[in-house]
Amino acid sequence: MPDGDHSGENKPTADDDESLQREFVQEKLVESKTDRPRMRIREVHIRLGHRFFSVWLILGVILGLGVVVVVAAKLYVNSGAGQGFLAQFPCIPLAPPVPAGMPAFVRWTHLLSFFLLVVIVRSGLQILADHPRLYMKVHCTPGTEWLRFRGPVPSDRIWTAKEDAITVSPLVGLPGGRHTIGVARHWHFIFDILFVVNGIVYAVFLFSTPWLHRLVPTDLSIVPAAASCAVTYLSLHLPGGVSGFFRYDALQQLTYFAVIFILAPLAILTGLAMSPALDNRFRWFARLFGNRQIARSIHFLVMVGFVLFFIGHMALIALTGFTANLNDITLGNNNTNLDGVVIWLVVIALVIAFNIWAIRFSWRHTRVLQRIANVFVGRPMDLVFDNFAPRVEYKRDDISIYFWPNHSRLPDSPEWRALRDDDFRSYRLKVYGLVENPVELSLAQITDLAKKSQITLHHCIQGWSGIAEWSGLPFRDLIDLVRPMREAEWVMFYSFAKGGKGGDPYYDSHSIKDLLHPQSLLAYEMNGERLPILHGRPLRLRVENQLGFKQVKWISEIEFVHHFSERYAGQGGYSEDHEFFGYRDEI
Ligand SMILES: Nc1nc2c(c(=O)[nH]1)N[C@H]1C(S)=C(S)[C@@H](COP(=O)(O)O)O[C@H]1N2
Ligand SMILES: [Mo]
Repeated sequence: MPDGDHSGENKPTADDDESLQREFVQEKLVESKTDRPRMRIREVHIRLGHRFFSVWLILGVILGLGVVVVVAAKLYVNSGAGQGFLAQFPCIPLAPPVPAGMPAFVRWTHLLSFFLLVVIVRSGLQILADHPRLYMKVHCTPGTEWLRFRGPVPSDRIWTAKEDAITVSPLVGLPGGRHTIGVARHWHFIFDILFVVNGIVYAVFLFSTPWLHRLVPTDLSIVPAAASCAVTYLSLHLPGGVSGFFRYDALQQLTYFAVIFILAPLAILTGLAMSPALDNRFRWFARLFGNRQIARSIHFLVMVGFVLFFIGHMALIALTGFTANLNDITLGNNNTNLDGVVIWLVVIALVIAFNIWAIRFSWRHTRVLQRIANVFVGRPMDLVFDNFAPRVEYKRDDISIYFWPNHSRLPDSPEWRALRDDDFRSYRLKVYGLVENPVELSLAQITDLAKKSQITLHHCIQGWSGIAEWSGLPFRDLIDLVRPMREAEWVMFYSFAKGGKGGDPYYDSHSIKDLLHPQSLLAYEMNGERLPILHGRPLRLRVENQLGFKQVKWISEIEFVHHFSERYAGQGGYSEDHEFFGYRDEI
């Protein structure tokens, strides 16, 4: 461990956790709520061609078009052609009869998915705020984003992705307040898993009951029938002769079907497509949606789809018999008493109470939340890590012209400055710990060992990505040189740079298994040139199944240990200890 560190000597135990937690939460509070701009609708801009337009303008145009469509629909339904069409194709689907009323499995999974989606959407918005730009190209060059939630990237100074993060109000984001992607991801992933389980339970019931026929279209005639419903709704009328208690109308059926069987699976798949463990391992997965940024954009649009569906759904429920509809979805009957309304209000109150509790829990018991996520999300991730699995490589033409820099601190110690001024001639990489042959290597000695180059995709936890060529020493050659002892299973990487406002250096850990992969490099070149200072000179890591925060820059020392929990607060790295990032951060 580097000199000057004291937290490692008093290695915390589980008992100290309470005090540690308080200490770290306090440290996080140092980044005050005023440090960063907040996500505001008036800052949202959409790019069309070379220009960015305010989202208010775009919404105004959409509203104008909406009025035109309604007028057109009204003219059409009053015309002879329109009357004929509506008579020929009633808004009712041709479907075998199914029992009336909502069965219990629909009522329960429906309410649960509402609860789960509220948490997923809120934590998702908090994650989005950490890189508030959406792109179509994998390179994320500033100015090429199609949607942004804050102004342009400043071009007169170095602007890191960390500086670009904004905050969201606790009314919108979970936990809200400050930028805290680690905490938001824990909520997001734990609830994603619950959402998937809920979806599987629902699907199993659906496919084993006649309810299937009420939802899954089996006859193409549903298309003109749904068009007939659409024209009716757009002319601001309700189609007659249908009641959701007995059967859905054709448009309703198609919409529910699309939300459940298109929107929800798309949300899951586009979420997975942002993971380096998956899309640097399987080339086909990386290409499923084109690239990571398209997947991220679709993931966002799916969220917008869910929110718009929710608004339309609630509006139609209110318009087509509020009390009967709510009795149907909560109790399975179509009485018009207030029982359903009361249950519905109680559910909403519980969801709000849960979210208030979750915000408090996030700040008071962050370590506990991190532990829960590690057990339910991080540990299963070990199963997807295969150290000898291929990692996708790209072509020279794919290299990004812009690569976001990311860190909160550049190295600025006198030691570092002396090395830089002497062009790293006196730099010695110290490799020690549980090894039979500890070494101190100069840069010349390192470059004299084996050298490997690779063109790979970098995945930052905040959302951006970039492709670069990295050249350096394959880590397994260093492993051969230092000969780890049998107990050694993890390797700590310490940086010359501090991690944040506190005194600790930036550090992170990797398993020897991951480091044995031929693409795990100690890189000293980027895109064929000497590694720029901004990107980690003299040495930085590349471990291609992992997120960006694991790629320590400005490496000063490397220590072989039995387990990462023996160092600092024991979570594996600076971001894990201080920002509560998860084990294998759920990638
Ligand atoms: N020493 C140090 N290394 C670091 C960081 C840091 O803050 N300090 N940030 C990490 C993060 S979050 C990312 S995404 C990558 C970014 O690498 P780049 O600046 O070369 O793009 O560096 C990683 N390595
Ligand atoms: Mo990152």
